[in-house]
Amino acid sequence: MTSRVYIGFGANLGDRLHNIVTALNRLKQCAGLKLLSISSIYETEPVGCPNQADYLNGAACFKTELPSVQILTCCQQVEALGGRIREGHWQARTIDLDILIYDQEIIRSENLTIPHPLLAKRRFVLTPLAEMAPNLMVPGINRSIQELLTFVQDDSRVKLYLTLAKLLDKLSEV
Ligand code: A4P
Ligand code: MG
Repeated sequence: MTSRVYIGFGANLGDRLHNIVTALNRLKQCAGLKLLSISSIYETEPVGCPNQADYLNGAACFKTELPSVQILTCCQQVEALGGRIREGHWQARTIDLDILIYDQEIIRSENLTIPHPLLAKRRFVLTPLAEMAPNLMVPGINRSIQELLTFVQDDSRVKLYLTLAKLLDKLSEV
């Protein structure tokens, strides 16, 4: 069965844009993941970790036949190749890849929670998702991405950093 998975990405260490472009190119090369769409890149204020540098955030949608655990493995391999060091929860990072939504599935296992548990509370996640799929319903919450963004209480700064057209140019450069 073919599924659609939305993966959120973030970086706030090193050359943030380079880290993201490299990670997206690596995800594109993962067997079983086909890139369908992508958001612009946003510069965002750190949420929950005030003394860190600003993040770059965005999201991408892939067509896949892989189960969610295998997608998590792909994401973790790409994070490791991108120099991600796990020093602790919510530490600054070269690249973070989170599975946001996988079809209309609700998964709660030890290693995986889908939809991502904080998705509905984070402007830096909802903004790029709304650019790609405003009408997508979030399973378990039964609200669309656009509705969640309209009513989200998080008022942290989220500012366009790189347009989709410029990001696509950078992706095809490699
Ligand atoms: N895990 C469970 N569910 C998932 C999922 N849906 N996708 C598990 C990916 N991983 C999932 O993740 C810890 C464990 O979560 C993994 O081993 C996996 O089995 P991690 O990436 O090592 O740790 P983390 O990223 O520090 O924790 P977490 O909970 O993913 O934090 P978040 O949600 O990534 O938040 N502010 C701004 N502006 N932008 C940001 O990107 N990010 C964070 C970190 C805080 N503030 C931010 C941002
Ligand atoms: Mg993470």
